[in-house]
Amino acid sequence: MSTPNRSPRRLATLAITLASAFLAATLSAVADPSPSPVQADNPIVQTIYTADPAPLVHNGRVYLYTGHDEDGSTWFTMKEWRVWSSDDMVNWTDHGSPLNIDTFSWARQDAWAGQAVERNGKFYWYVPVINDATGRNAIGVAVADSPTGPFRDAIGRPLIDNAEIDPTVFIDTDGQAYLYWGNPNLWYVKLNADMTSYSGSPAKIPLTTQGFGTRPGGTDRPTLYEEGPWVYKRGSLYYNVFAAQCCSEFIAYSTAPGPTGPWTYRGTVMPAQGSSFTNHAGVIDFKGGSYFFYHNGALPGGGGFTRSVAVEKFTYNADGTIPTINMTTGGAPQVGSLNPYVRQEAETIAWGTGVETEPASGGGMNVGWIENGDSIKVEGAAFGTGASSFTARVASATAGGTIELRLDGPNGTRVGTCSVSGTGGWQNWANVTCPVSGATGNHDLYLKFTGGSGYLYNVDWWQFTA
Ligand code: FUB
Repeated sequence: MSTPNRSPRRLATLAITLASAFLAATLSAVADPSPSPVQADNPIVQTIYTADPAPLVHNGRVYLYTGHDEDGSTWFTMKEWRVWSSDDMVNWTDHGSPLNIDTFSWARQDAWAGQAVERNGKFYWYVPVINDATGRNAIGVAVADSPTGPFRDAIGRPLIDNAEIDPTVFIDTDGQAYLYWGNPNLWYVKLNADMTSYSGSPAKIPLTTQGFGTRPGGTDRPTLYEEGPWVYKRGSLYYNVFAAQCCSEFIAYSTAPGPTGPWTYRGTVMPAQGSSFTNHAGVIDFKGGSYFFYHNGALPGGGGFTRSVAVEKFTYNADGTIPTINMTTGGAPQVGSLNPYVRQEAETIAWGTGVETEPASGGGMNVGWIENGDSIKVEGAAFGTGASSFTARVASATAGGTIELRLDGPNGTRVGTCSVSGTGGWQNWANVTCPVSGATGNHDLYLKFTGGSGYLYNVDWWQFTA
């Protein structure tokens, strides 16, 4: 989100301020008609550009693994992967970057599309990178004890080294794990139970037009299959949702009676939309709903190399086919509500305006680069019979400012005002508490940040008292 001669921090403020108008303009043709721009929850992340979503459901939360398109990119310039999580599909917590190119000593560049999976309490993240020794695409596997990392290189070398990209991992109901990947081919291999080695040799899934559709004018590539497979099973049916045709890509899918086929082409999931010539799918079920993750170029400055991850809720047709899903600004509805009476990380955000995040000295992340007029929307806070006070963990190397607590909009009813003083450093943390009145029932909560000029303060977490 930066351009020459402007501070990225300041430009982020401008960019996000423009987001609502931009989103409304670019996606109006396909947008859910109900949400006003200020209610927009897509794209999921407003603080950086994100791409190549890979959602994972674990212990009642969705963990969302993404790539990170660098500001101002003119190529797939990607150095790290990022993790986000949510238990309600609208308020997303930023877990920073627990995996980057340097995690793999043998890798050079291109932190592209991967996927993480859990097995026996460990989390395995399969990612494509350039092998420094060969200059070719390879696939590495990282492992962690937690879905948010930190991740380490599991084997110290490429797991797969055949110049192709975009791994997806799937563990069948019989316990057999499969790794699929490829562009221009579609490969698979059976992973061993350790998830870091495999049996047999990688095999090609035949790319037939019966299995993967017919590419108009396709000569080198007769089928629609391009890249980005996402393989999963629903009931007894296996699905492969993939990026089709190039370019622009759309999302298509095939089904099969078994994990390796034979595949039958089933048609379009998401048409080519949204200002990015690539798209990349991730599909999950969560708390009784089905969700489709994808990316587009919907943030200001967004495009084919500055993408953003978004999500839509959908319902399978009775015969198991997937309906056509369009990009919206509204995103998925909230599942449940947010409890404002437990500690909430400041980087748990439904929609942020002007702010960014960074690693906090005490662990986790904090919100920073806060300037006068910036705000954070936290959706669907359940205040119940009423809040009496608000506490926030703050730090400021300047004179601080004010946190205004507002309901249902950045200029909505003010239910509290907290003063923040200088603490002597951006990571010198202190608590501030202020009285709250009039916060009852369910509301979108806006933390509106006001004060003088320049950066005001950082926020690590906040919590209301009932
Ligand atoms: O993000 C880099 C590449 O773009 C991914 O590996 C592909 O799936 C496409 O989204």
